[in-house]
Amino acid sequence: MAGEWILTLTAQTPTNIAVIKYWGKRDESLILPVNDSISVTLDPGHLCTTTTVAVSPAFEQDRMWLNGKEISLSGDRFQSCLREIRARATDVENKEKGIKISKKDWEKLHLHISSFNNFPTAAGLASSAAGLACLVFALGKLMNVREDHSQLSAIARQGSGSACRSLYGGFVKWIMGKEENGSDSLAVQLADEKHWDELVIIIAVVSSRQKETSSTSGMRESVETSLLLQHRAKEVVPKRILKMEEAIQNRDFASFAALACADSNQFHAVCLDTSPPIFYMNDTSHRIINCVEKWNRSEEAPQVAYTFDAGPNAVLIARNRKAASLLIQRLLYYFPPNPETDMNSYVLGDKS
Ligand code: 2P0
Repeated sequence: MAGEWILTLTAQTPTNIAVIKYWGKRDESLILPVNDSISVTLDPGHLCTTTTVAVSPAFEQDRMWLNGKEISLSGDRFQSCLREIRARATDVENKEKGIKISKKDWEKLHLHISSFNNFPTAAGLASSAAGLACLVFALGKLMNVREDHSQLSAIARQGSGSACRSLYGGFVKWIMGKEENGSDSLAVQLADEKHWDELVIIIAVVSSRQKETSSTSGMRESVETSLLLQHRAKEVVPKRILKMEEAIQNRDFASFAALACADSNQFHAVCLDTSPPIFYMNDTSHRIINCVEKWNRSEEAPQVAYTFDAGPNAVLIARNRKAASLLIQRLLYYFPPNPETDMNSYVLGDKS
């Protein structure tokens, strides 16, 4: 590995949207959840993180830039991911550049990491999910880590819980696991991206401002104070997970929509049941729910499912392209863009 050289690798990972939500940890440092969750991973290119990892003997320390700004890598979560990946590094040879890195060399070599999100960071659009999944995947490739995606997901989980689900496309389940060391808390793919490709996902950006309560501290407060969270984790989610898996396998949109909407609403009810209460949705979010509920009830079968994460933005899942185009018409009718203030017409009317 002598001489001046640099080896780089770039990866891109989309974010994922939970349709059965993760909210609450039973172990904060290992990031072990209180319930299973199910998500859908967006198509590559949409709401994604692109990460370039570089290694060179010229680098004096590990460094990272997010959207062009240097950020600290000293946090426990980054350190856990780096440590776990380094421990699994194997020999790498790049004949073109004449580079040979042995398993032992990786302990001494430093990394530079540059990551870009093509969507607002920390605005409740699961930026940490795409970011940490991409980081772990890119480092795994660079260091020739031989673990499969599920094993990598257990490493990404230690960076951010929801990140473990972005290691796969399609529909993904994060199994909460039983082991104290978290070895069985990992993601598995329920169905690949082609399984239900009529679905169209539309994200209505109500506000791109950073949220006031981070998911990490919000869920900690919910675990400490919400009785509804305990009931949800033990009694409600296990049954919903089974029903959601069945709905996905059968491409049963009516059941899928009913479960996804109910689970989003219960997650936000848990936030309200937290002391002090956490408000992630705003009036515009509530108006979107109303609009979808009324439309679904006026049709023979539901056309659109909605789900909201830790922010006011709506994730709308239309049953097919026709429903998606009608949805956009409705959104533009009820939330006309204001040309004076909305540079992007997809920002729905919230000026707070
Ligand atoms: C989810 N969310 O299942 C839920 C629904 C937000 C609402 O996972 O502390 O950023 O890093 O594990 O993964 C957001 O939580 O939190 C999240 P940490 P994370 O997608």
